[in-house]
Amino acid sequence: MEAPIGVIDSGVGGLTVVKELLNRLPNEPIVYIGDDARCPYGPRSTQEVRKFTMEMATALSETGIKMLVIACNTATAVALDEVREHFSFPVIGVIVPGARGAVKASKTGDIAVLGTVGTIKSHAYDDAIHALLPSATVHPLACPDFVPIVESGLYKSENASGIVKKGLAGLVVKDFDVAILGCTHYPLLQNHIQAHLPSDVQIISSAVETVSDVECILVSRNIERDDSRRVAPIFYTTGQTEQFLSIVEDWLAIDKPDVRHIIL
Ligand code: I24
Ligand code: DGL
Repeated sequence: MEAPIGVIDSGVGGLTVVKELLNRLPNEPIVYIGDDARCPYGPRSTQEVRKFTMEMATALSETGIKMLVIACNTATAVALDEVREHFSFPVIGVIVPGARGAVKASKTGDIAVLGTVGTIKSHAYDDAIHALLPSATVHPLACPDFVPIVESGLYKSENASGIVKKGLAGLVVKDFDVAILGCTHYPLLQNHIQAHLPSDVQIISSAVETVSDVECILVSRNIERDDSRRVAPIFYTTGQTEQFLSIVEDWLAIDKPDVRHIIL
């Protein structure tokens, strides 16, 4: 099938999911919307995040997509059900895949979840984990300082290590063997996060797990693209195209990416 996979996010963070998609499903066309003008979603109300997410899904449905990935954890947590009800194409989020990856990896059933305030407040990860493993113990932790460390570019510096350590302090006495990176930006902090958790804790990235679910849907519905000539992804942003373009170039190593402005 020639129609693209739609991917939506509050900004550029969902590019962590796009990177995995391009690696694992290189023949698939992708159309992305990042709502940079209204990013971050993490501190926003449920109603606002639902409205913004529906606007992005509607815009992509009008361009014609074969399935939709809500790459943003905060948007998945509060808007997945509503988006699913409105559209006939398959819609997946990042939370159930992340929860499944964690449940598979955990030996003890004690699982830590790191995310934005919105994601943690929603209890969406707790619910998804308990649906798969009712005996699980979930240790949720909102890390409101982590997105700003990445977006300021500070994530590569030594300062980031101290902020991450402080952010994770709420978990020190907890016993868990798996930690979920329940936010698009946290894979960029993975080394810092690993360094401040006990060394036997396994880290699961929801972005990585989600691509397995995308593949399952494409195969089971027989809607894969069966042409090996690559098609360049299209990126829409509600914000400035220049900065978005340079992040796409840097993160995805795409030369002269197709980045366009969109008004929702
Ligand atoms: N990373 C993210 N968001 C940013 C950023 C960043 N600026 C530098 N880096 N800014 O998210 C958000 C503000 N908008 C304004 C309008 O244009 C787009 C950005 C994480 C992205 C994860 C893929 C650091 C940085 C970078 C390149 C690649 C990765 C990265 F400059 F984290
Ligand atoms: N994309 C968001 C998430 O995964 C992080 C950035 C934001 O708060 O909008 O939760």
